Amino acid sequence: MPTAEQLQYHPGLFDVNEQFALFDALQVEIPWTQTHITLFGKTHPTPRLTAWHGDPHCIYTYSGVVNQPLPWTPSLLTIKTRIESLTPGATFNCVLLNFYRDGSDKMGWHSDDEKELGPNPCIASVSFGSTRRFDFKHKTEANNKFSIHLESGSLLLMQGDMQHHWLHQIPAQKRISTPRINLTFRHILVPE
Ligand SMILES: O=C(O)CCC(=O)C(=O)O
Ligand SMILES: [Mn+2]
Repeated sequence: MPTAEQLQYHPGLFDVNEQFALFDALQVEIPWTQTHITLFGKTHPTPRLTAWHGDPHCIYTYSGVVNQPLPWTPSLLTIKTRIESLTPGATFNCVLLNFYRDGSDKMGWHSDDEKELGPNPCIASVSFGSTRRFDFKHKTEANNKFSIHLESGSLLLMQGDMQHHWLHQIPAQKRISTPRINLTFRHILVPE
């Protein structure tokens, strides 16, 4: 299991009224986009909607695509300010947003280890809407795996060397019919 240095789950960071207000605001404020991924020469729609917001210099290259961030919105700044008050020493200059329309939307196994994030990034993940299962598996220790249920209004912090040793995913949960919004706040290092 990861240490508290690597992984912390804080349920109820946003109360129920805030959860509903922020879910609704984000649903309309954010220009949710269907992107595509190419695997083995075949193009597929990404199984969720996404958006990328942050400071103008936060260029993010993902699957060979150079992404320019959209500006901060009032709701995004509200959420960012709240989580920065809980993460002394960590500030965030961009956020990747995912909209899971229902339990068929998902995200496959990966680590948040893009080189722009530096070697030991602090990733602050905030969730609103449906509770979804978040799975972890160790990269080299077979059978070292566990899951956390990410509830609406929660914050999950992944930091230290977490991304070196663990993969994570949001699996499909076909019986879920209601949507979920997840925001992962990140700090992209600016080249000198
Ligand atoms: O939706 C989630 O909780 C996870 C999102 C995630 O892993 C990512 O954006 O890198
Ligand atoms: Mn991730």
